[in-house]
Amino acid sequence: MAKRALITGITGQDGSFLAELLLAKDYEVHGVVRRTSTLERTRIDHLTSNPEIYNKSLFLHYAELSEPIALRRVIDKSAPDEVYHLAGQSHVGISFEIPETTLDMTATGTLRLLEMMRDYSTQIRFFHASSSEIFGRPDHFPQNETCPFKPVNPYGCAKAYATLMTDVYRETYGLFACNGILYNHESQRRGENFVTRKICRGAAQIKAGLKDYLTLGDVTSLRDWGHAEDYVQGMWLALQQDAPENYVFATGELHSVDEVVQTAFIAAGLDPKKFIRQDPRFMRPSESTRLVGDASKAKNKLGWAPKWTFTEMIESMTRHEIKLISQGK
Ligand code: G4F
Repeated sequence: MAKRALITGITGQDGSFLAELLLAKDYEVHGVVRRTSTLERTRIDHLTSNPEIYNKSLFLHYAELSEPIALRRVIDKSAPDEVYHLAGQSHVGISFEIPETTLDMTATGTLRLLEMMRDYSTQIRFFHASSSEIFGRPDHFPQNETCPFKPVNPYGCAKAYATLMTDVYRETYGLFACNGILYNHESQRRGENFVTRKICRGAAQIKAGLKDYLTLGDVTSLRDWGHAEDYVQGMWLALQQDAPENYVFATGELHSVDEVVQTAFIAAGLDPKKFIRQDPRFMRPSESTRLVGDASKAKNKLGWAPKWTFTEMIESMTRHEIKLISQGK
């Protein structure tokens, strides 16, 4: 019988790649979607518009992380073997503006799901998409699964809570619950307000004459950037093991925002020096530093390794934006 998976956040970048991966592995995939005023589900349109897939092996259910009754109903209906919990307020900068919503969705939302997992059978395997932001300003480089948590923003605090609760529920109630500690991961499906997509799109817009310059915050900021397709593979692998554990998923390489700019603008045939301006609106009140991951545990235990390089990813994202703009999108 086909395995069944339930994905919270299926309409996001990671959720859409994960849905594709699981469908290719013959899973029956159930996704939790939020009711919004727009039916903005472009990342899974190619799946929901396919009559061979939609309502045959892919099913969508309305629920909110803030609404346990509806969530329970979705779990009852979908009877999943595996739950991938990817939903939450995921923008670090915005978490300073809406800290309570961030905590409610990202921290308490995870706790609500864990409580449900506890009430259901311990056979349901649970993956929580944690974040490198739990390490904030670490003392150890690169960071692994044992590095102390030192979050420096509301988002990082919410993820730290959700990560610790996942550990507590695994250890206390014997749940098969894993944290994937995910470093930044990008793709052409990234939201436009994250820096890699913003830069690649900005370069394409300037090349097309739609924009004169691009405004950014701190371009000296460093991140460990991988490709989302590689990271969803890690999520799946984590749930296929004999025992539940936490894993860091990262490339182990640090690059600056400025390197993203250089790579994208050169790929677009532009001189970046002429087009970048700094705007304090995009500077954060507090910035995480030197978040670079050590994924040796995932490599040794799961056989996981990122396939995409930083340069390939940024160049491919830029080419994609140029193509989108040429199609008027
Ligand atoms: O692209 P970002 O907004 O990603 P950030 O804050 O690192 O968070 C992402 O990765 C985390 C780790 O996996 C996730 F947990 C989180 O959910 C999210 O996916 O910013 C990257 C860097 C930051 O240092 C930021 O200050 O880029 C800097 N930056 C400079 N100018 C900018 C901008 N970030 C944004 N979003 N917009 C700018 O104009």
